[in-house]
Amino acid sequence: MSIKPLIILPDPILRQVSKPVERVDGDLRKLTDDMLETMYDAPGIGLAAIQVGEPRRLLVIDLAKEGEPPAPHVFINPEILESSDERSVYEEGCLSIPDYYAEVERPAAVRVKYLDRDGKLQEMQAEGLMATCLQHEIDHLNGVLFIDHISKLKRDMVVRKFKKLAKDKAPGKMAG
Ligand code: GNR
Ligand code: NI
Repeated sequence: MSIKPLIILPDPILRQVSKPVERVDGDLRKLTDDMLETMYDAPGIGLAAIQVGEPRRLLVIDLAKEGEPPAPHVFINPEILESSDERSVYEEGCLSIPDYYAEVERPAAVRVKYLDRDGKLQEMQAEGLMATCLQHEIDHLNGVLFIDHISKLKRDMVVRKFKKLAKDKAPGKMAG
């Protein structure tokens, strides 16, 4: 297992649309394990493969709180079958947009179908934080970030800040 570097805004990789997973094999399970390790290290409650530079429709979620046993969930080729009319608002963050948080309104509940880590077809009815997190991660598979759901004014501000951070960190740039 290994911790992989995270892709950070404004890297255009985050805007790629990920491709369906064609087979659930050893290679995919290795990527899944690396993603879980990377997520736990960060730490985060979810991670999409594109956030470690792999444009595949694969995501992991673990909502267990500190002190609770780990509860890793693996979703391969997830599809939202149904979204509730009821909405809920959560303060979201993203490992690809470090230290930025904003409230996002989304459907409060979703029904998803997906393959599990054994390649077996599954369905889940999710609500609460699981519903929000699933939608946040499935957005990543489609090149969508949570800042796309906030006002353009706020989004432009955060994108500008991260562009400047990336530029200041670029190789060849001297301090000051
Ligand atoms: O760690 C994360 N926390 C979080 C909080 C509220 C809503 C969504 C998330 S997902 C995020 C990790 C991440 O960036 N996943 O793509
Ligand atoms: Ni994210």
